[in-house]
Amino acid sequence: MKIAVLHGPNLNRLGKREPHIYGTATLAELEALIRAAAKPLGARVVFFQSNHEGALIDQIHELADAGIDGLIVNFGAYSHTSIALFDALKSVSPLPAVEVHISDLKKRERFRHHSYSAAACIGQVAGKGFPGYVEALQLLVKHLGPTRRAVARRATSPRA
Ligand code: CA2
Repeated sequence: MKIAVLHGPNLNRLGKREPHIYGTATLAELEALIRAAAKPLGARVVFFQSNHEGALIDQIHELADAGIDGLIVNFGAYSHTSIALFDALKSVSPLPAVEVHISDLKKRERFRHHSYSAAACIGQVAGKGFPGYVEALQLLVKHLGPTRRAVARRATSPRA
């Protein structure tokens, strides 16, 4: 099972500013945590970060065409503005995505309360810090389990 984690704008700055909101760990440390959590779940993870909306969209298309099994996305501020990223997730449906936000959006500025991209995801985890990514991974693996077993059964069963 191969899962991609997409990081949106400014997440490459994690650990450098605003530690009271995002903590003190870096993006590399976050990725190490996710990779370690993925192993016992039988998942392999790949990572992509961009500060550009179009690059994130291109990456979603490329990953889907390459046969990725699921996505974990934190589109950062684009979550609150980008119908194009919502459309990108819809354009690769039924590829499942789980949205993560490190901070608790509901406790922050009003403009962060709504996420366009969350509406194209099977779930959202927000306000749990870095462990939220591990929760998202577990959610995705649980979702993919029965789906993938059903696909495997269809592939091996004789045609009617
Ligand atoms: O809580 C989250 O994960 C966010 O997606 C983070 C975004 C923010 O725009 C969203 O509303 C919520 C910001 C990305 C990180 O920005 C940094 C700012 C300063 C220092 C380090 C990272």
